[in-house]
Amino acid sequence: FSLETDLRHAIENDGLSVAYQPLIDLGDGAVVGFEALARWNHPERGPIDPADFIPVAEECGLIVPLGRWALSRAVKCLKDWDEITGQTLPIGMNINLSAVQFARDDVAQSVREVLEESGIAGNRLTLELTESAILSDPDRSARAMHALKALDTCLAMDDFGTGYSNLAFLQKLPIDILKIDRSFVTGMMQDRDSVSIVRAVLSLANALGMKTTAEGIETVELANTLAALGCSHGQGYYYSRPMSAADALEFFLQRR
Ligand code: G
Ligand code: G
Ligand code: MN
Ligand code: NA
Repeated sequence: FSLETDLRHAIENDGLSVAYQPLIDLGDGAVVGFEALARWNHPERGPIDPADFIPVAEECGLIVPLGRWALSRAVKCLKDWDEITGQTLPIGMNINLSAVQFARDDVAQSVREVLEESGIAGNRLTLELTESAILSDPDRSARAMHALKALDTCLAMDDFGTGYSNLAFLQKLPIDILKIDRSFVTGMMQDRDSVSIVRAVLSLANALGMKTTAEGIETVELANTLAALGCSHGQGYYYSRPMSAADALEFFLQRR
């Protein structure tokens, strides 16, 4: 058994799927979009955790075809939903771009191709980048981010607060959204330090004109507290776990 061999086979033979977790406007509770998350149900071993197969995919380069597959799948899903409902739905899709994908010279070109194939507008797509992906080569990252913004996509910084953010640099980059890492959100229930950190991040984002998404909201109390603190968006098991495309569309239609 080799995870790498099996993963390669899965990517080439439609063995992966995508799950969708809703993103909520904390002001009015509306569903504004979904984060697309890769899933792998191994034929013999059952479901494999992304925390196990994504790092393997990054190490052996399979993250490039995997990421491209997930991106086209997620964008195709939006297109399917528009067709099913007969309208251009007011929702977007978030997709994770790994550091390996982001470091490639053709990153903007490949996003452009997927958008063109589907006819989905760039502003319905949010690309989630990590601090480490951006900071490993700041100047190159800035160019890549501007090329992605030229496609009208939104850019989010994922897991914010867990890396080494260079605040001076943050200000210069075309980042639209800071996603506050789940560890701080979960921590708000137990310690004051986490509350202070979340307040500080919200204030920083506000000063820089960025929106904020709190990850890992598991209770109504957290949702209310974050809304009161001025966090614009939220995501977490309190709203829903990641789900199938059909369930995700149903979730959106029932809540609007
Ligand atoms: O989906 P959770 O369900 O367990 O995801 C775990 C981790 O895997 C998260 O950090 C998430 O960003 C990452 N991940 C999930 N799907 C993808 C994907 O399609 N591409 C990349 N690069 N990371 C993903
Ligand atoms: O790193 P990234 O933000 O892309 O990771 C998304 C991961 O967070 C996915 O694994 C998703 O399943 C997980 N997740 C989303 N909401 C919650 C939550 O409320 N609680 C916990 N424990 N995990 C969550
Ligand atoms: Mn993410
Ligand atoms: Na995260």
